[in-house]
Amino acid sequence: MRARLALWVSGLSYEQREVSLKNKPAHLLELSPKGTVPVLWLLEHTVIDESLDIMRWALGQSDPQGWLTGLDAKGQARIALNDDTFKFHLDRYKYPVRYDLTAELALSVHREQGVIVLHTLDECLRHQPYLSGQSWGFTDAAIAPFVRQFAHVEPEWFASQPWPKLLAWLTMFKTSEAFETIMRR
Ligand SMILES: N[C@@H](CCC(=O)N[C@@H](CS)C(=O)NCC(=O)O)C(=O)O
Repeated sequence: MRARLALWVSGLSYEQREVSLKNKPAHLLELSPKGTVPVLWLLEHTVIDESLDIMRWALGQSDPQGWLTGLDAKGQARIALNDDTFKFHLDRYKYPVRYDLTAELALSVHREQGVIVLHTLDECLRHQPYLSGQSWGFTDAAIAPFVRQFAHVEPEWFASQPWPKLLAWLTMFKTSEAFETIMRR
């Protein structure tokens, strides 16, 4: 989702191919044997198979809203915390069975650890309108899809938590033109 957001905002022209992760196409595995998505295949036979690298590449080509130029060390640290810590707990909170966890552990450990990170985001949003600063940018786009996933595990519980800025920021993302466009199949 974040790769699509960056490709969308860059305005570059590209073809999007949906793949089934349960039945990965041979060509996908040929391009990127690790078998994860997204994979960006460039005409000159270059392959970029990490979403953040796709974002950086797309915005390096064209960055009309200054997403990449506005990415600072704080933003990079937030993204690292998201990718290293938050995603780990999100996966276990969302799919306890896949990780051989009881539902209780998923909540008491993994939801709780995710909550700690989410409060740091809410705190940031109390001081500035976006994680990237005064306008939506790279850090917001890199993190919002994961917060959305977390919110969808128990929507009522999520909406009742004391993180008003985070809730407003997430609603803004989900009602944005960018989100609406990239979700269209
Ligand atoms: N670090 C990678 C992670 C990508 C990733 O885990 N993608 C998931 C889908 S969102 C995937 O392809 N999983 C492979 C599978 O389920 O077999 C990135 O951000 O590009």
